[in-house]
Amino acid sequence: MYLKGQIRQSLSGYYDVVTPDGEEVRTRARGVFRKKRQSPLVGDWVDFKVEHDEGYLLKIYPRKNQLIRPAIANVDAAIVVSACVQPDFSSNLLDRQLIMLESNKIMPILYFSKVDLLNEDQKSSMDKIFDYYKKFYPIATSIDDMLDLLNTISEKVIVVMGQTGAGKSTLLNKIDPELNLQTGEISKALSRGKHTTRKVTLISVQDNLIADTPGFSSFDLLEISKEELPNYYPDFIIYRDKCKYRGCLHVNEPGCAVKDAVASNEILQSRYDNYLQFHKMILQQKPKY
Ligand SMILES: Nc1nc2c(ncn2[C@@H]2O[C@H](COP(=O)(O)OP(=O)(O)O)[C@@H](O)[C@H]2O)c(=O)[nH]1
Ligand SMILES: [Mg+2]
Ligand SMILES: [Zn+2]
Repeated sequence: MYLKGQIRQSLSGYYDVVTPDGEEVRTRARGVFRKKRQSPLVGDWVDFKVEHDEGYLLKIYPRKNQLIRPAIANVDAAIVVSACVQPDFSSNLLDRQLIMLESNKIMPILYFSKVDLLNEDQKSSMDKIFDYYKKFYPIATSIDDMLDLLNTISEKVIVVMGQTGAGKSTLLNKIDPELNLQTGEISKALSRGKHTTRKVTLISVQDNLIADTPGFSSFDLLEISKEELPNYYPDFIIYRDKCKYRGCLHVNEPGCAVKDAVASNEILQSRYDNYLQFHKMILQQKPKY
């Protein structure tokens, strides 16, 4: 008899699959996957069978998307952790991550850490950033807000991402204290020169599944065309119907409603500057053959 389930954990060749009834079965992948060059990932929906108390994977269902670090398939949402300071907030890095997520059909959830370290001037300039992104994405500026936000989301596979020092492990520890992840300097010292392939687990948090391994995936420009790029900007999309030209890339075209919106401060200047930079990077990359 075949059963269907989702891989929730992988470690050294074993895949722990959970069925919709909540039954957990340890399975292995048979040679057929190696021949097909398919490798099961945490997050995969699979068919499996149990024979003589051993579980075997039979089939991997097509994936909606897949991340490399952490190696997870069918990711629905990502918590993008950005520090306000230490390291300084980078709108460029944030926008890159948002594009990578948008292009993979992953819902971004923004979490800003270290608001507590801001002086008043810094706080008021970050508030402008928060207010802008809030119009397009769910955001939290404290761990409590983040936990409330997670309460409003259900049945999603969620990953946590952001640069080193952003506060990913600190956030995950608050979400699930049992994780007990190393944070700060200690984690830096431990990870130096170490390339262990750690197990990846999806942990149940309220009604969602969160990857216990934070990641950082910078966006791969090779995957995105200059025509697609503006589609990943929800703040540009609301103006594009008013651009003079259909398919306007909002760069040099006359009568561009996006550029008008930048000029009138309706679109954040940094969003547009970063967009132009990404657009140029795409133009400069070597053609694919
Ligand atoms: N003051 C303050 N420190 C934080 C906050 N979030 C994280 N940190 C500190 O920032 C450092 C890096 O955090 P960590 O969670 O290890 O970052 P990771 O590299 O993204 O996993 C640690 O020393 C944390 O204690 C925060 O909201 N406020
Ligand atoms: Mg960490
Ligand atoms: Zn335009």
